[in-house]
Amino acid sequence: MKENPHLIIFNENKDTRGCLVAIEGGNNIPFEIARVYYIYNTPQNIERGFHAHRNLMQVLIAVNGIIEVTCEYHGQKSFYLLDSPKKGLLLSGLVWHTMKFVSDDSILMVLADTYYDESDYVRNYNDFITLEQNFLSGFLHERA
Ligand code: T46
Repeated sequence: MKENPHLIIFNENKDTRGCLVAIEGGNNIPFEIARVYYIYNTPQNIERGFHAHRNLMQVLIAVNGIIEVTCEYHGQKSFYLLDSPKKGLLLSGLVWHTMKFVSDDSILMVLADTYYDESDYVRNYNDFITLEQNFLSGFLHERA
């Protein structure tokens, strides 16, 4: 299942002791979770990513700090501000993405639907553009 990138807002259980967010695979995110990884100690304003995935589905959550994510797909760019642990960004399909760690205490937690597989990465931008063009011309061909 491919969906365009979009934010998911999680329910927050808030009381005088603080806040609790629960994430359930297949319930408030659209896949079963096979892998969790997190990125921390990234210096302020450093950008990571600069790749796309062929098939992976992921939800990105800034569990601390602020992270800006830029996505490029279908010839357009979109921009998401992850500034709350209540927000998740769903990425699926061929989306070139970069993550900028706005504060150096930012922690990015990522939930993914498969184990790590380097062959799923498209790390060369020109390869990404070629794959996108192939996808779009196949799509237009099917509709003709
Ligand atoms: C993504 C964005 C949001 C592993 O060994 N196992 C893993 O599960 C992952 C995710 C990475 N690695 C290794 C591969 C590299 O040698 O960790 C090293 C750093 O990975 P990378 O340079 O791809 O990190 P980012 O921050 O550019 O990208 C990461 C994820 O790799 C990627 O899937 O979508 O976060």
